[in-house]
Amino acid sequence: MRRDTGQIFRLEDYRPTDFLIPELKLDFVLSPDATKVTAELTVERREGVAEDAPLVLDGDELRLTELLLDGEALPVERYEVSPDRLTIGALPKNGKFRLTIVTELNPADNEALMGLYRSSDVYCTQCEAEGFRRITYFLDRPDMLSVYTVRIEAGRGQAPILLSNGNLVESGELDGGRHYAVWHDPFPKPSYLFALVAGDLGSIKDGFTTASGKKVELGIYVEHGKEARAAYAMDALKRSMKWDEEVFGREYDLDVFNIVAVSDFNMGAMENKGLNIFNDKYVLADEDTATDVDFANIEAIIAHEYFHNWTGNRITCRDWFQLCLKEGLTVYRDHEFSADQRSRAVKRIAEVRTLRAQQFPEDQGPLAHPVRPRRYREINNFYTATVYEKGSEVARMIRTILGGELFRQGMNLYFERHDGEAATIEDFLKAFEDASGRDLSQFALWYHQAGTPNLTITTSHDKAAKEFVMEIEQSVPPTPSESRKRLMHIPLSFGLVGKDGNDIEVGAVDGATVEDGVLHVRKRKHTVRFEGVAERPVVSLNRGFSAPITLSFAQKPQDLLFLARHDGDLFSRWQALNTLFTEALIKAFRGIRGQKTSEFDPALVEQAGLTAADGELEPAYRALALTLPSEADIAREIGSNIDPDATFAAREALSIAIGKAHGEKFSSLYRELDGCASFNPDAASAGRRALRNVLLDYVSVAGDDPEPAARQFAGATNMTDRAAALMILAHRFAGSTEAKQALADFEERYSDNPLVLDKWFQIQATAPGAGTVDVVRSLMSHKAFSLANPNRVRSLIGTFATANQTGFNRADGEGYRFFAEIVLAVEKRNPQVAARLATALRSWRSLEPVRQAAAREALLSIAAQPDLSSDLRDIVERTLA
Ligand code: B3K
Ligand code: ZN
Repeated sequence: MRRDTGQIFRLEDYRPTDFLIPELKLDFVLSPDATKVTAELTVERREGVAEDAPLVLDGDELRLTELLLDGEALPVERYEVSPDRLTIGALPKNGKFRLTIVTELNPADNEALMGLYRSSDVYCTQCEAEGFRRITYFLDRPDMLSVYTVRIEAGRGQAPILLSNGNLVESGELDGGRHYAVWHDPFPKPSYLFALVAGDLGSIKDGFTTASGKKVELGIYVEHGKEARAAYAMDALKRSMKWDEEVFGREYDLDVFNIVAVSDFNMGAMENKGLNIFNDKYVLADEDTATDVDFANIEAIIAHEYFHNWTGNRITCRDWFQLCLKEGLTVYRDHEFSADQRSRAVKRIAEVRTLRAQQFPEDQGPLAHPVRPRRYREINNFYTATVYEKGSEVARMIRTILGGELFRQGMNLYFERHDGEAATIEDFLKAFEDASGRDLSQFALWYHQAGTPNLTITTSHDKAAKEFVMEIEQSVPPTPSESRKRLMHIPLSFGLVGKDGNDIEVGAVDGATVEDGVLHVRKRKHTVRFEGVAERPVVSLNRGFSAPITLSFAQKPQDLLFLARHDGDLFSRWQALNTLFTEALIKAFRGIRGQKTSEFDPALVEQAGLTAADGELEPAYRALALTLPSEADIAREIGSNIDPDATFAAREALSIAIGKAHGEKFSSLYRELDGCASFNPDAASAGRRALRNVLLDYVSVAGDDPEPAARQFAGATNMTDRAAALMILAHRFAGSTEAKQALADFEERYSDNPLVLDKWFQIQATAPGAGTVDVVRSLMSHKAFSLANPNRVRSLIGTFATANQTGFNRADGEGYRFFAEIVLAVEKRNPQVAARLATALRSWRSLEPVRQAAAREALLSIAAQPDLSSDLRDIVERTLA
């Protein structure tokens, strides 16, 4: 475990290395507990660097067994070595030499899952961000680009499959049942993109011919017996390859593209050049074991990792501060891909919900940081919603500001200029400035400044003068270590909707630049006058969520209702109804805290019924519209002094009101949507299932009857319907015979499939109420559970802490105490997973005082431990600061 040293890394300290390593040859002789790694580095001193400059290589828990310079063993007085550093002085005068480094690794013992490790008897690697230094001593930083040749040797019986980056150039048999393979990757790459996989795996193979006629062999490797479940991932891969050619003009460049699914993985997947390694959760799917959400995630993540081949691999990051250069941009690309493959409006709503649920609390809490941070203590803690999701929104805003044509030209220029380089955000923005002739200097603040900007809006209409006036005021809230903020350039898409529901053509506009329906807010205050507006329009703001901001706009409920029915922008139509729900829930929350019963505006309840039955809208869209804001959404809008029992009660009350008002209508709609004989994972079929399952929830709550869900559970022919019914039974009818029966059936049916049992853990961990902490504790002794497997930990412990507001935030603090104990137990094996878990406590200051004190105690109990990892100490100390 890498212990915390307190060292802080700063963007302004960046300087290029003294040495280059243009070539690297790696030789692995694999064995579970004693793998020998021979690294041969071709080193060149950079021009202008002093002759006596030493070469300082990074390591992490390494054991050096041999060191040679130009083939000669180096005497011990010529170098200094420790597990985390190798320093060599007195180097050849001409500055060119060959260094041979031999290290010995114990992959079977590596539970941090960084570097070379074993997952179900398969050797695999994870090197991003700093895992390569756990394999050999190296200049382990993203601006160090080398051409890799990798030889892998292993027993054929244990590891018939030997894979690395690039193209296979040689393979053969050796004595004693051993064999080897040599892989060569002609594209210079940073060490974080190195990968190796060796083991006994099954596979499916396919092919793709690129636009310029290059034939690429595609392979997906999975555990034996699971091959059929990789078919959807393969289909998604081929669609991604085609889409990137069509939309971004990007072709694949090697002869092979391989994907390997492993069951122990710290995150979703990894874009290693030509050899993507995936968490098996994001590869394996069929109708019996995966939900529609799983299918959509697989499609998106396969695409994301594939798209990294250009945005991340061909053009990589100069340093880790530039992480959003590859991640934000690649998320934007995968969002666009999914929007094109599925429904754009539905996709956009889902993206915004994720952004608000994950990035807004980060931006508004103690862990806030800019999309491009300026300092870090542990880089693994910066793979955040801000870098990824807000980073994607920033790329999207560039497109909104420039328009599709200039955006594409800017991207092309970026690819042309920086192919083969390690680039920066400045390089990226410059490509768009040069392609468009626009000045993006104010816009660049989106990368540099943390915090969610807010726009306060007031409007007035002067009938006689036919003038509509919008007053806009921007503010950016202070965030940790950034109290003063500069004014941002916010592209605000809008429409003025007339009585007939159509947008009004506006005449002259004064007070801000308006282009193609986008108002450019750049100053603190704008008074925007629209001329020629005869009737008072209803204004629809931030259409399509053109900017990741909050709005303070006291829009009349009847105007919101009007937009919920008529807004031509489907995102904003959803938003209007969602805003009405949120406002109603906040009112109910305050009522509950004041001991009042909740009453809801009948017009709002009626609108829920109208939306449900609106045949003009896709089922998937209706499902999203009918999904009430989550308890966390309500809490975020309220902001402080949160009592999670009251947010839960408010949401329940509105659910019951809507369910009871539309019981029969929803039941018959539910029945009408039934009847898809054969399973199809496509967006339209998934949408029907989504709507059906939202309706089933309303029907169940309204009738206070487990029977409809129990019937669906028993008759389900796919995982989406089965899991949805199980969730209703376990959450709404906990302890009932039906719920117990369904949980037992599910457990038995999937007893040999840990990935599916994750859903079973998750459903139980999210059951509302004070008793769940005990259930979670006892599920930790289930035979399928393991603290060593990140998927298990995230399903049971992670979802309990992030998605169970009442259970986790139990008033007596037991949820937090239990959680702190488990975080520390996980940390012993896997600091990265523990640190990620611990972020669940980031919003502790918004709780009511009693819970706040209990959450703080739990955080302090973690911070009090001696010898914490840098990962966990960084998160806990920033959260408490
Ligand atoms: N680049 C990886 C994430 C690596 C995380 C390291 N802590 C997957 C991705 O974003 O595509
Ligand atoms: Zn990525």
